Amino acid sequence: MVPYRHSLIFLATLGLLAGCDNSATPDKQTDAPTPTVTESESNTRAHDQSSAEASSAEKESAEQAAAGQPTADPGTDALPFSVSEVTQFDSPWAMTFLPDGRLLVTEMAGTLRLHDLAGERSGTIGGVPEVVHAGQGGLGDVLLHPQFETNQHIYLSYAEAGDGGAGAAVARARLVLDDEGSGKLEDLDVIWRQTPKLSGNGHFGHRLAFDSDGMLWISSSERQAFDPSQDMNSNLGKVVRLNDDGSVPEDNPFTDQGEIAAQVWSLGHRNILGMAFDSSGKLWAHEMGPEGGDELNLIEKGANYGYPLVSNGNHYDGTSIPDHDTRPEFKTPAITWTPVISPAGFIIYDGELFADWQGSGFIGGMSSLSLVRVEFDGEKAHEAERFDMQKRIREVEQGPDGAIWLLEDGMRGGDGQLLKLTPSE
Ligand SMILES: [Ca+2]
Ligand SMILES: [Ca+2]
Repeated sequence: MVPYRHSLIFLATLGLLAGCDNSATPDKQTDAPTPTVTESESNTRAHDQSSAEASSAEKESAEQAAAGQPTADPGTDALPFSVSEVTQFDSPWAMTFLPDGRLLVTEMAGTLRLHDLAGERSGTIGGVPEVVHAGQGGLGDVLLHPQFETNQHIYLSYAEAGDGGAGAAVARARLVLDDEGSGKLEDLDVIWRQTPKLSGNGHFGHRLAFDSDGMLWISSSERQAFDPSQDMNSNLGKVVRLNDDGSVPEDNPFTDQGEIAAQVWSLGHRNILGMAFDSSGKLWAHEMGPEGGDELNLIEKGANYGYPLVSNGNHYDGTSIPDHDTRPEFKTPAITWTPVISPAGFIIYDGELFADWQGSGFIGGMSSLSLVRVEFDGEKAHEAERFDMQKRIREVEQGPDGAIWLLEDGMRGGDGQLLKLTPSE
């Protein structure tokens, strides 16, 4: 394994690419009243500010990277795995493998692609709901039902328009494939919605996961509105747990507090773009902090993770948020990152190909242009290694043969590449 690649030079240079998420246009939903970004602080400052707010230095740096200019610490020759650039998508957001080895990939503008890795060709899946493609919004996650081979059910998350603005929605549909490498969605039902819908186009979250009991988990981020994370009349800023048809399980922790609260498993979250279960069934979720304070959390029933009352980061306008250790009643993160990594995508690896990494978490880093390996020890976790990928990593997936697959975020000068990681010879 390579040493921890996290030099100051690397951060100072590549951090300027910054911006973990191409956030909403500046309005009351954004995190800050349009801060003045200086070069020295821009690596964290632009964590999830809009590209319109990015400094000219950032844009220049991003353009240079996009043009293949050399950077201060290329690093890729020291990676302990081979990286194949397989193909490219248009602003891809998520992927999942079908049992036949083909890959479903969401593109933010609203296209669901079916990619045949063997035949090196992509088809499309028709019948995807209309999405709001703006800021961080668009077509989001894609996930198979645990019994997909018998019921062909797939789940999609996306931003939709409605009264009050936009909000995430989750739909279940039957995937019907044809013989030409394409297909369509049938019997589509919208089984869950964020409430309320709000203006702006940031912090939808809408990552999806199934657990081994067949429960559907949804990360519902706080739409850059802060307070909903603590409001049990809203499902924003929460981790949501549902039956596979969208109904509420009777053993959720807040079923006595009304219809919306009944969906909630945990609260006090900010922007969760990755959730994964470990081999013992524990749910881990990372979330983007504000300026500083990205987190990895062990998600527990009924727990409050404290946002926006506590965070190891602070607001973008410079307003301090008390750190976690000031309010022990809120659940403490297992890991916090300052400077931020801008986490997106998350697997806990259980394959054979990288046998030494069984049980490790792999988290994509957007502003950090990295893949972060995390080791767990019961309820604790720590960053074990950081791989310099030179790309904003949006999504991580484990392939059927144990290879690790990454999607490059297509925004801010990224090319939207699909990368396959296999052990070095
Ligand atoms: Ca995935
Ligand atoms: Ca703080």
